[in-house]
Amino acid sequence: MPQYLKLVLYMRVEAIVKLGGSVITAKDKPMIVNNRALNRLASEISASELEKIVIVHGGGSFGHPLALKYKLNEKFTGSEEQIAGFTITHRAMLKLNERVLEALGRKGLKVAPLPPLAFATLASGSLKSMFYEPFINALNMNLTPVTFGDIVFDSDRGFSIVSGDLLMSELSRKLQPLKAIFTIDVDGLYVDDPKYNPDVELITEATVAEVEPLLSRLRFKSSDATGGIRFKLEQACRIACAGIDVYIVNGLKPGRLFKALKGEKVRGTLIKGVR
Ligand code: ATP
Ligand code: IP8
Repeated sequence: MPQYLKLVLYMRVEAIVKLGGSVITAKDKPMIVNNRALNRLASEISASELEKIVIVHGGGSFGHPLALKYKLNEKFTGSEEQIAGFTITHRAMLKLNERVLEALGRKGLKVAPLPPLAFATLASGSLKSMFYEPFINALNMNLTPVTFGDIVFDSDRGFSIVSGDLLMSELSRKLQPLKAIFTIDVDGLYVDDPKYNPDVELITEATVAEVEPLLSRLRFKSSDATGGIRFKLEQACRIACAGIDVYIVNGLKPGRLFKALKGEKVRGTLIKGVR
């Protein structure tokens, strides 16, 4: 077997990054990409010159409104409408993915696009199986795997949505990157939603034990098909429990992702990996 196809990683993955749907799309305008933010994030990833990196992106206004419209996060009824919605939602995510791939490609990144529909299955919304080999092969060939929140088969429900946040935690636990970075449209994790409560305090650094009590108090929007900030924080805690530092930074603010990638001091939230 050629060296690069062996199922071990030759070099440590330096970072896994989620490009939040709240950053790369206009979340309140259906199927609109925030080109400015997306192109800048692509530049920041390229400028970081990290060689081994995995990119995950969210659904934003491409995935969530369709998943809700076609009730894809509810029980599979077998209706024509739900089946049509499955295809429509996946294709919308492929369209967003294409825009992400174009932006990364323009900045010189060599990418391997990996749609979850073809490598993951769920059971009652939880991960059942995931085929990691393409990620390892891509990384060993110096390609950047790019995956995304998607609609996938679920052995109990027919279909379920796999969130990019769940992929972040599953891939982190398997690939053991040095750090995991979530970009969102606010400065990090707050004790309450800063959009509703502008005086609220940013949590700059915390342990899993310190952020866990927050989970039940976090608000999330009904326009979100995958559990919003609460689910993200649960996945961030799972990653930190695997010993990996987790950063949550504002992807709409120039330079924040770059600094987090380079290990420079940055405004945001650090959840320290449990060692
Ligand atoms: P997507 O799921 O489309 O990829 P995303 O990963 O970019 O989206 P969201 O799931 O939309 O991010 O979560 C970010 C949002 O969570 C912010 O817009 C913010 O208003 C909201 N939010 C709610 N509570 C909090 C909190 N306590 N701290 C930070 N953000 C919060
Ligand atoms: O935005 C959701 O992924 P997320 C994907 O990462 C769909 O939660 C299809 C809604």
